[in-house]
Amino acid sequence: MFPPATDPGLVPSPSKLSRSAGAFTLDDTTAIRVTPGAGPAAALLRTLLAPATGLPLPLAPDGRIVLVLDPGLAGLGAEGYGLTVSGEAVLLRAAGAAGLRHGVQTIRQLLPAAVLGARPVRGVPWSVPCVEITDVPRYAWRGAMLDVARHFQPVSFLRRFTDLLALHKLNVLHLHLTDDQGWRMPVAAYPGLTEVAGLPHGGAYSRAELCDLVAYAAERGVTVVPEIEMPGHARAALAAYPHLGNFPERRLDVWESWGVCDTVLGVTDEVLDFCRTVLDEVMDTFPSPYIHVGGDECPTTEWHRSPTALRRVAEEGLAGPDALHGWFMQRVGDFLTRRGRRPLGWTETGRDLPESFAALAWRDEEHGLVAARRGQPVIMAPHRSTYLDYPQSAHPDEPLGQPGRAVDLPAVYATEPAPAHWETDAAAHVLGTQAQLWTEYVATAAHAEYLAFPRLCALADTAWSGGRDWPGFQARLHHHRTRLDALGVPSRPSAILHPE
Ligand code: TNX
Repeated sequence: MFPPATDPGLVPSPSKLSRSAGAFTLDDTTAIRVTPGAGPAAALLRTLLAPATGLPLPLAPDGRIVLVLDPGLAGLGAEGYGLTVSGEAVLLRAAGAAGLRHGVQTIRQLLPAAVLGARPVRGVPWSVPCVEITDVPRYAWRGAMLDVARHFQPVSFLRRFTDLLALHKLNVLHLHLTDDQGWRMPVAAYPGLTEVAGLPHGGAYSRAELCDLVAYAAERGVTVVPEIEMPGHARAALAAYPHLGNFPERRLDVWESWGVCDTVLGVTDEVLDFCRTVLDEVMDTFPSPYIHVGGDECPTTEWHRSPTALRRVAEEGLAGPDALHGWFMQRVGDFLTRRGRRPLGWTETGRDLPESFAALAWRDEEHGLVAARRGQPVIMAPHRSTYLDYPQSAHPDEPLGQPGRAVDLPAVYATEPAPAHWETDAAAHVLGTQAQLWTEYVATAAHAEYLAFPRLCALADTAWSGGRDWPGFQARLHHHRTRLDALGVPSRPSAILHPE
C-alpha cells in the first residue's frame, strides 16, 4: 500500500495531478536528454536550479530528465504540458516551447522550497515526488501590469518580478512606461522625454536595458507588453515638449500630484507624428504582438477651449470636441495595425475603443462585455478585484496605499475573467486577466512585492486553473508560502491568508 499522498501545493493548480509513492532524486550525476527544440527549456531548468543546488545537469544522450518537444502531441495546446515523475526518470512533454517552460516551473515547485534560494544550500536531498500531471491553462493571457512611471523601478527588480511571474505561470508583463509624472522609455528623436520627463524624477531605462529585459522575459515565457499613455496621462511628455500640447506657449512641470490631469496631448498632425515616432521605437524594442496606447482618463476640457482642436473638429466633421478622443485613438490604432501589431487600450465609460483595439477592461465588467459583444479581444482587469495598489486588508498596520477600500485575497481569487451570465459568444472573446500594480504609493521594490504577494498567486490560480476552489487554494498557498519565503518575498500579516 502507498502511504497517503500529500498534495505538493502547486500554484497555480494543475488540471490533473495524481501522486504516488517515491521520488526522483537529482544529484551531480543527473543529466538531461532533449529532443530537437527542447534545448532552451533544458537551459532554463539548469539556470533556475543552479544557484541553490549547484548541480551541473549536463545534456547527455542517456539523461534521466527527458524533455520532449513534439508539435504532434494532441490536447496540450500551445502552453500545456505533461509531466511524469517516477523513481527512475522525469519525463516532461509539450507541443510547444511555452509548455516545456511551464513544466520546468512545475518541476521547480515540486522540489524542496530551498531550491528557490539564491545561494547554495547543502544537505538537502533534491527530490521530486512521483507524480503524473497533465496541465493546460484556462486562459491565454495571464498577466501583471507594473507602473514604472509613477515610481521608477530598476531593471534588477523588473527581472526579479519577471521571474516571480514565470514561477506562477503568468505570461504577460505589462509595463506602464509613461504617465503625467514620468517618462521611462528613451526615444532617439525626442531626448527630452527621458532628460526632462524621466531622469530628474527617478530615472529612465536605456534601450539596451529594455531589449535585455525583453530577451530575459522571453526565455522565461513572459511577453513584455509596453504601454505609452495617450492622449491623456501625458503631462510628463508635455513638460519636455510643450508644443505638443493644446496651448503651446504654456510651460508645464512634470506633474507631482496624483489623479486625473486636465493637461492632455493636442490633436495636430505634429502630435500624431510624435506618437508614430515614439511607437516606431517602441515596436523596435518590444516584439509584443500587442502595443498598449492608453486611452484612459482623458478629460476633453482643453480640446473644448483650444482653437486648433476646434479647427480639427470642423475639418474632420466630428460631432464635437469629445469625439476627438475616438478620432485620436483610431489614428494611432490604424498606425499600429498597418505595422502588424494589435492596439490595446483601457476601456472607458461612454467611449468605445475603435474596433481594431483589444480592450483592457478596468472599470466595470460590463465594459468588457460591450467590447466582447463587438468581437474585440478582451482582457479583464476589474479594479475591484485586480488592483493591487489597494491595501490587502483593513488592518491599520498596512502600509499607505490607494485609499478607499481593501482588495483582499478572496476578492482577487474570485476574479471571473468571463462572468457566468455572459453569453457564450461574448465569453469566447476573453483572452484572460491581469493584475494592476499602480505605484503612486509604492516607492520601493520591497513594497511592490509586498503588495503583489500573495495576491498574484490568487490571480494566477484563477487565470490558469479557473479559480473555483478557495479552500483548496488556501491549503496550497499555505505550502507555497515556504517558496515565497525562500525567495525572500516580503511576508504578509497572517490576517491576509485568514481573512475574517
Ligand atoms: C486609475 S486604471 C488609473 C491609474 C491610477 C489608478 C489608481 C487606469 C487606466 N487609470 O492612472 O494609477 O486608477 O488605482
